[in-house]
Amino acid sequence: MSQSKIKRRVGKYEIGRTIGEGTFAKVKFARNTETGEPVALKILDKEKVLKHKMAEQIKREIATMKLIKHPNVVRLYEIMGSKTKIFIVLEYVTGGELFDKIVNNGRMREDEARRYFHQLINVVDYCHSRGVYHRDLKPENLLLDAYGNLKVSDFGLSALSKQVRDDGLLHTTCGTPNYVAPEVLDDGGYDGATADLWSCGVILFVLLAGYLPFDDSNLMNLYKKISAAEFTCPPWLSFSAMKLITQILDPNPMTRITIPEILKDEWFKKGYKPPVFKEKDDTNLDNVEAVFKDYEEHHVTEQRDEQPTAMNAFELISMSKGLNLGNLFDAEEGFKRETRFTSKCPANEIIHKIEEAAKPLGFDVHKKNYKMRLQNLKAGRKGNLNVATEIFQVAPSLHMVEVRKAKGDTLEFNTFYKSLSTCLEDVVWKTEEDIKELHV
Ligand code: ISQ
Repeated sequence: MSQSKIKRRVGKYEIGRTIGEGTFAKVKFARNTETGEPVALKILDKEKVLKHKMAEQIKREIATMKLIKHPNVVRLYEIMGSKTKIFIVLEYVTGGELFDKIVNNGRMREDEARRYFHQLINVVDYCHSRGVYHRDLKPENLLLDAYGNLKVSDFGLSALSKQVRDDGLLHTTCGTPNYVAPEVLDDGGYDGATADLWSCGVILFVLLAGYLPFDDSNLMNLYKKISAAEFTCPPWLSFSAMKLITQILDPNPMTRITIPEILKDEWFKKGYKPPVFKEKDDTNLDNVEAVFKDYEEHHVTEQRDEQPTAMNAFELISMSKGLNLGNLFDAEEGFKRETRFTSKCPANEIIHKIEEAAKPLGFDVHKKNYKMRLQNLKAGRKGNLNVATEIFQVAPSLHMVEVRKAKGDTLEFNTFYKSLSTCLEDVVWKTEEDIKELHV
């Protein structure tokens, strides 16, 4: 529980809750204790990185990131190393994921989608002009800042999107490759620039249609659909939007539309203003090489202060849109990777109830303090579904429970938390308004 949790520090950063998880990295909220500035801290396990012979690639990619200073890219501020870990300090953005807008409100109007697409193409153009390719543009990497502007994360850090499969081998794509270009699936070598553009085309389609252009529960069929660029535009798309999407989703990378051609496209040009910005130089990336080495003099100190931390009002509000229980109970809810609810029950009772609900659903339950890890024993569409839960104390008799997908398929996570929410009905605290809403 956050109230009694031991505070962890790395160098000048005070570490908070987990905000993301991947094969090689965990992302934590952190705060610079000198400036008070919030950051996102990507934590890599050195042993894992070395075991998969990725140190060189990650070093190269971090060095490339030095070149990227664009208002629509999540900034990389600093990199630090301890004996066992590598810490990548990133800009923290507060607006959530772009695709949560689709999940919550459905497809976008063309003007709104175009504004995001302008920003996406600006970023991709800027990075490509510096020889940096994303290679894994997908919804999870499209974040929004407090002003609703796009922030692309992991540009240049494609090594981190690699996956270790059950065979212990490293693979570039894993699970459903809905955003991946056909030539990347072919595995015969490809050009990073045209492959990134394909992903931008899939993203634009999802913004305008509200669903994926290529989807199939059978992976082989999905590959076939992508390779043949077999998709149908919804009837509400304007002719000019359809024309642009078709030119981007060209299965032949040699004839696929290029960025200079997109900049001249009729649909794209509407309201487009070429970007103007100054490249700020506030990164400290001189020691990329040193953090990987085992020289103690370069290591940052990892420290656990035995002082309790309470969740303050700011943290609470930033985590939760008004503590809205709708998160968990909305029948229309789409593809959330994370949700929260509040409860007036004691923490131990909440943990017991979650355990009781998860076990019959085929989950192995691991508990540590007030955190839980639920591991589905059966493999799903994207490997075994792993769910992390954490209980925070808001007030002596009020807890907030975070339920987050740590691994696996988002749709399977949604199905799971709907079952969980049914079992937890008498644990979740409902306001009078919630009760009224439930009965409408
Ligand atoms: C920055 N801000 C919020 C969340 C993030 C997740 C991953 C990488 C960077 C992030």
